[in-house]
Amino acid sequence: MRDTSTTEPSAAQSLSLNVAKIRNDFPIFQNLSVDGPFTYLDSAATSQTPRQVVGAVNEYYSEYNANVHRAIYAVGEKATKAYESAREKISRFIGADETRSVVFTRGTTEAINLVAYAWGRHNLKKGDEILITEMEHHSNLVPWQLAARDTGAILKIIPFRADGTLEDAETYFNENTKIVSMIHQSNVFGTVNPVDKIIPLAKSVGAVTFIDAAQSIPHFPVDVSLLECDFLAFSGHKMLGPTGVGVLYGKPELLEKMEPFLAGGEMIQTVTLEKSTWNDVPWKFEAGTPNIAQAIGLGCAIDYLSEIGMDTIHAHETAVTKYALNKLNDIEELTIYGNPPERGGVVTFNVQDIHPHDLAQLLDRDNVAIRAGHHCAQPVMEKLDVTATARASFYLYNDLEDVDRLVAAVKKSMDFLR
Ligand code: C6P
Repeated sequence: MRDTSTTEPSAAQSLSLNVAKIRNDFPIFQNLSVDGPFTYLDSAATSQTPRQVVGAVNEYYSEYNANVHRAIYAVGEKATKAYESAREKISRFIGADETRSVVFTRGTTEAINLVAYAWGRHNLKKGDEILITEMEHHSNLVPWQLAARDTGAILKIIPFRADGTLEDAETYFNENTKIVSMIHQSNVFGTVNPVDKIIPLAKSVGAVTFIDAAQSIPHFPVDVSLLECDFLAFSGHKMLGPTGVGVLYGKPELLEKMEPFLAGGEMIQTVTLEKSTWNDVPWKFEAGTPNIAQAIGLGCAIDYLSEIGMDTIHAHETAVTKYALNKLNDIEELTIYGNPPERGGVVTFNVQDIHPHDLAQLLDRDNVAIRAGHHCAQPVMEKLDVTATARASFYLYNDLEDVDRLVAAVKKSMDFLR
């Protein structure tokens, strides 16, 4: 599975972003360490946070901290306005036709569970088929395993090939397929899956479509109106926003028909001791006090990303990733997993005879942060016949020097352990 197809970009000038300027916006990169610059290569797990987002969260807590949709006083109204304005920004960012399509959740995981319960438990029955892929994150596998167990539906899997691309999806659809829920960009291989081809296949058999966009929305333009997906989910903390906030996009007509997921304050219209009626969407799915500061912070992160431009960010990451693949491929004892033609800034690898956890710990001594483990994708590890891998992932604040530091630290670790 060694990748040999990449070509080396000429040099740093091939990068479309001014990384030094961008890094100035990130307080974490200003904390100078005796071990040299902080080489953060784990943005697929969680991205770093620019001071603008920290400032927006801080401003909410310092200047207008109040609950939303309840208060009849100035700061409460300001909080409600800021929270709902974040929803509007998100709606525009993903190309949604209507703002009410945007439901705030705690993250991608909660968004998928919401649909697996509120749609899945009421629409699936024995013999129906739920279609996912073999490269799903556990968040888009386990909720559907539970939905299948509870309803008698069958979980069907589109396998992936050795290069990290999906096998031809066409043969997996039939009249029993009721939902296809799939990862847009793999958090292991970086593969960008052809959701634009798969969604029409699903529609041709009347199946509902769900896109796990946790690894795609932060890195390139995604437009739900062009894709015509029914549901889509992503997390704020992977796109420069705070932790604890994410989004479920849903077509309003589907959200309206769905039963609530969590029940309590704000998601109701009327309540008697005997029964209740529900609020309009999206609030029907936002029970209790929401993650107000986090939602406002996510709105600010979207402003930041939009100002730079998602196409520019994507071009930058593509150049950094090509450079990284080239450099890592030069190391004889290193295996890169997958070689998808359409990919994002995620490179997964192992070094012969070195456990990825040991490698990650040694890299940390050189201030290089990568992820090591199963990446919440144990079935992927099983198919690759490994228990764990190392993974480097890139974002707008990474440059070619980060890659050079990664490669130098890997080589140093190899020397140290041999
Ligand atoms: N992947 C990674 O290091 P949450 O935790 O809900 O914000 O996101 C879950 C999730 C869902 N789908 C995909 C494709 C993901 O990559 C993730 C999170 C992180 O790969 C943490 S395990």
